[in-house]
Amino acid sequence: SDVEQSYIMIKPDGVQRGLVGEIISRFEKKGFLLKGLKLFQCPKELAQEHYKDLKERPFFPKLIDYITSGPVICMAWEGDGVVASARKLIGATNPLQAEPGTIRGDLAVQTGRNVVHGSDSPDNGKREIALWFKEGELAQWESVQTPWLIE
Ligand code: YYY
Ligand code: MG
Repeated sequence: SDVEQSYIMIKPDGVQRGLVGEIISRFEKKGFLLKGLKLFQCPKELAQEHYKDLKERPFFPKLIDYITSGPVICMAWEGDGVVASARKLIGATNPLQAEPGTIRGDLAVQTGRNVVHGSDSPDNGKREIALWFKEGELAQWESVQTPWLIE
């Protein structure tokens, strides 16, 4: 589709810590449209492909171990401006630098356990959603709230 989409993922620490409802709730309340959602145990190869731009970084092996250490929640969220807005809702990569009110600012303390992922550009949003979801896993629907959110 032509509408902007972001791939948002609750990482294994967020699932283990019981933060799934809290984190989904923030995107729901903001007013973006949920197009895809699943609990998923991700294979190493997929995690490596997702984070391929970080392949040469020293923390890469630990990052892959972390992301594959338990189930994640995969989400596709849609709406104009969703990519940049979701990054703001998520907060800075290092949770100690993330503003209060953001997910990482409120719910995490370490970069290596920062509970959530969000795409960094609309192109990466499309790339990541194609990577994590099969075609039939995304819903085509309209929310009854849309006319009350978008004039
Ligand atoms: O997009 P974002 O998740 O905020 O940060 P990235 O720079 O894309 O890094 C992806 C991921 O890698 C980050 O969420 C945690 C981990 N990481 C790390 O463990 N140590 C770093 N110095 C930088 C990133
Ligand atoms: Mg990133």
